[in-house]
Amino acid sequence: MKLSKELSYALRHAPWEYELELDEEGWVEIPQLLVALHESPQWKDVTEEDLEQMVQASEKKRHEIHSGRIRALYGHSTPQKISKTPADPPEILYHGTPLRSVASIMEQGLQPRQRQYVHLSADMDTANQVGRRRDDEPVILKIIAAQAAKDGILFYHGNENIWLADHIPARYIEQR
Ligand code: HQG
Repeated sequence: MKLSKELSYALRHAPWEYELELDEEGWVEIPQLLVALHESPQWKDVTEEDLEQMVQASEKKRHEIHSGRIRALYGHSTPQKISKTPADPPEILYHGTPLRSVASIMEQGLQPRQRQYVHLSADMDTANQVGRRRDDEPVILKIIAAQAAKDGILFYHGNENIWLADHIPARYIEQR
């Protein structure tokens, strides 16, 4: 497994398997994470510098390191919802999804499903990449984000390309 994948598993989905507890904003102390990683032969020599380098070098900004702590920026599925600070979204956001999901989305809106938040993309290219995880020709839905925010829907910043929301009602979703 790649280090980034192992970290995402630990920091998004199953911190308890590493004897870790995420704080309200999803942070864990790096020394504690290293203790857990060192138990596995594959990661027995991993250092804080390795983590820093991995986070910096990653094309997708999934993790963040600050003051000796590390967290995942999005994607969480842990039972306790990670608290995010609401932020003003751009006018339009995008969501890439398989064609088979579109009818249900246009009826129920976008739901977080297994994760804590709905994941939206800042640009069509990112949305396309997200959608392609599930379908070779994903549908790119357009989210009228600024209007939704005006109407009281909360948006949160994930990273440069990814925005989060609790739920996006269908009236703010357009099929291009
Ligand atoms: C769909 C990866 C039917 C939704 C990616 C999606 C992203 C509905 C799936 C990040 C629905 C959930 C998140 C409804 C939502 N009816 N289907 N009402 N509402 N869905 O994986 O956005 O590489 O939890 O369209 O790149 O695909 O791991 O969300 O297809 O950034 O860093 O339910 O995960 O990042 O799937 O992907 P997911 P997502 P990493």
